[in-house]
Amino acid sequence: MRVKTVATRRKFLASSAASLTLLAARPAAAVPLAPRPGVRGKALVISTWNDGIAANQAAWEILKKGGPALDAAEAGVMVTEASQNCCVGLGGNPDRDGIVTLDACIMDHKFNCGSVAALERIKHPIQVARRVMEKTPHVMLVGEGAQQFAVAQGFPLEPAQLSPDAEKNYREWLKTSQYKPVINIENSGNLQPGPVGGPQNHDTIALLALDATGNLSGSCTTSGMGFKMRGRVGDSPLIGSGLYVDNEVGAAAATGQGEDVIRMAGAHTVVELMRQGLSPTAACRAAIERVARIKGAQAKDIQVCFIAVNNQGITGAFALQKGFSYALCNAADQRQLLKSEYLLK
Ligand code: SD4
Repeated sequence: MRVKTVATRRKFLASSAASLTLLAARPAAAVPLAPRPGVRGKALVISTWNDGIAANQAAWEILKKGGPALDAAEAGVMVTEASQNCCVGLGGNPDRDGIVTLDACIMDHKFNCGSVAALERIKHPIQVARRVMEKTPHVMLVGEGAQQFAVAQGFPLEPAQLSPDAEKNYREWLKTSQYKPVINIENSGNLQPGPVGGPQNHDTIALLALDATGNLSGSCTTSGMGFKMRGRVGDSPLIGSGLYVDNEVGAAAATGQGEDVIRMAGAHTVVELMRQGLSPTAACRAAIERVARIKGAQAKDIQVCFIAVNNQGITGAFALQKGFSYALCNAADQRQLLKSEYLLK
């Protein structure tokens, strides 16, 4: 009897492994894509905060040659991940135990998506997120499992050490050990984008790309809120919260206090509002008004910001508080840094 059970179980495992392989090899969804001749040739990139300018440049290098939005979304945010930054990549601020943990996700025009959370010692979490999307039957891997997958995919394990900036910030934070996120910390120090690798680069980045064929993709990557609890995951790696792409409608992404983006499924909400006919800016505004309604009197203590682009190539943004900047890049001008409108005056 027992022998039979083990044999049956083996058979089940073998067949489920086979079906996993099958699943992994199959595209996520066969979605009919509406042809949109109106946006053909209108490639653009929109991304969060001041460092979006440098990220957009890398994305534009791909888009201007007619390359795919997905490649642009990945390459753009890799610039930010490689820079010295409070809020993105291994140079970012650690959690309250002094460990840097990274969150990232990526999504293409066919509802394919991949994500990693609480990933340690890997320089480019966005690349790992893309591998999750392309090489596994899953959408999201976290913690040790995500790291194990990354190493198996050939990503080097970086040293477990803080950048000099993060080390300094952490020592300072340990004096009080109080979790009090600073609104718009991404802007601290310098309103101009610094050189890649320079000490003034501050940005948590979400990026949306529209390619010359009219397809949309997006990416989002962060070290999360500095001095967070160990194991805390924010909105950035969550498809539907930090990022959402529906090629038939548009794409949206979020930055700011992740918990308050998650509780109203931020990026997905913005996309659904665009589906109902709102412009990208109006959709971002309506989503921010929802955050404000949910938070009530506490809304003044947090920052939440959205960027969006619709399937006609119209872009928009809106924030809860003053101080949110976003970068826009298109054929006419590749270095636009815009100040977002905001709700709480
Ligand atoms: C988080 N949304 O982990 C991120 C933080 C962020 O700009 O966007 N900072 O909650």
